[in-house]
Amino acid sequence: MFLSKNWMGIRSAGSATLRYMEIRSAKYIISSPSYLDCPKTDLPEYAFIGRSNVGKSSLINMLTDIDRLAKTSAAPGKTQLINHFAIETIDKKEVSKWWLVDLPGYGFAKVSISQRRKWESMIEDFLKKRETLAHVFLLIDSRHEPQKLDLDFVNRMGKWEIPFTLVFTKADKENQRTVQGNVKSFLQKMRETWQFLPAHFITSAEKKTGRVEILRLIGELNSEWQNTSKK
Ligand SMILES: Nc1nc2c(ncn2[C@@H]2O[C@H](COP(=O)(O)OP(=O)(O)OP(=O)(O)O)[C@@H](O)[C@H]2O)c(=O)[nH]1
Ligand SMILES: [Mg+2]
Repeated sequence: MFLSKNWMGIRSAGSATLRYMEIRSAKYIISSPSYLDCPKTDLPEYAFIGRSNVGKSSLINMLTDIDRLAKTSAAPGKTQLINHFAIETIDKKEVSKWWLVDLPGYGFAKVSISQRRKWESMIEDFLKKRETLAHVFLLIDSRHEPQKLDLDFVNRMGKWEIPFTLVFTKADKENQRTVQGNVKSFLQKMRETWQFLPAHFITSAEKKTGRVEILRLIGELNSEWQNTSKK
């Protein structure tokens, strides 16, 4: 039923083009209520989406190694706008500039239906219409068995043809067996409708698990972005 494109995947980590880049600077720039108000740019953007409280903002802090860059909270519904962070990385003396984008979560029950719809269309418009969106990281809480809300969102991403990587978060909070079991079940559920599965990472913002792997992927996607824009 769903896409079978190999751009959903990641190339082998052994590839020579994959290198690990260092963060040189990371700055909060602006919070926008609509994709139309976001910064004008031709640099690639990497957005983080997932249900409320899954750990999107924490992952941004973990990747940039700046504890309070994106605002986090133990209570769901903290991020309410589209937040842009300007990132500079350095890899073998070459500086790259790109964006991290922190989005509000979906599925937050404790707001009015109209507010929830507003957030949903803000997210959907951004994901579907933002021309500089290079890739999406779709976060899933690794402590839980597959949830309908997440599977529905994954399927919507397929329908919209938006490339993404799955990130199973909070891996430090459960034993590894449970985490592995939940990841496997989620991918198994996806197989019911997806011909090819997207790549996935398992992360912990606490322990910095998955940091190097995600930065490597972003580095590779940045190179692809540059090559495509030169054509
Ligand atoms: N132990 C642990 N806690 C985490 C991890 N990631 C996030 N948290 C905690 O989970 C809570 C929610 O994290 P946020 O990063 O604010 O989640 P969010 O997805 O941005 O949430 P909203 O903006 O409300 O949608 C916070 O209390 C974080 O400290 C993790 O990897 N391990
Ligand atoms: Mg947040």
